[in-house]
Amino acid sequence: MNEIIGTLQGNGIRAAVVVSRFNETVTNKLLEGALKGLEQCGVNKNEVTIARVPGAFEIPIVAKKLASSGNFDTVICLGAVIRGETSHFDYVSNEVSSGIARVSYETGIPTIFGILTTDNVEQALDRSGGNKGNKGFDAAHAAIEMVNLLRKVDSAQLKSTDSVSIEESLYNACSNTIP
Ligand code: INI
Repeated sequence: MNEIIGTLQGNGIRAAVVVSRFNETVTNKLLEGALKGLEQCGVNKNEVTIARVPGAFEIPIVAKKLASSGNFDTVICLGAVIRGETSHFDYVSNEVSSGIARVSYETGIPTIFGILTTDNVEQALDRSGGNKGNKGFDAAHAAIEMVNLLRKVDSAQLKSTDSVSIEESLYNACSNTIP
């Protein structure tokens, strides 16, 4: 039996990050976390491109352009959709989630859903560097893992030595501590 897993080795990986300005206090922290996560996996700063969009609704179109360009191995999408008094939340969160999934399926480039959808600002802050971690950081790790996993699937060279654990790979790739 073969088991395919993606490692967290980020050297040589070209990453684009799409981040929305709406709820900027939160999204800046998500971006900070994502950059830390990429750096921790060994992604070169020069291989990271950041694109800023007005709100989460605008993320998919930019993600699609970046993913289709041939210049990136992964696109990480970061945003914060926070429930207000109106149904705007539902429209924005539905569109951004299905839009990001479509970018992945249509381009074959792992396009990562680092979008917070919360009931209030406090929940969003908790998940952007507060007591519930940082979804941006997690998104960066998911991106690297997916790039490496899909490469292995492509190469179909599934040797048993490829089956190292995520934790082992992280230990090998990273020297910093997890925030
Ligand atoms: N955009 C967000 O990123 N988060 C939100 O919580 C939000 N709400 O609730 O309104 C939001 N709206 C703006 C939207 O993403 C678009 O930028 C706007 O509608 C223009 O297309």
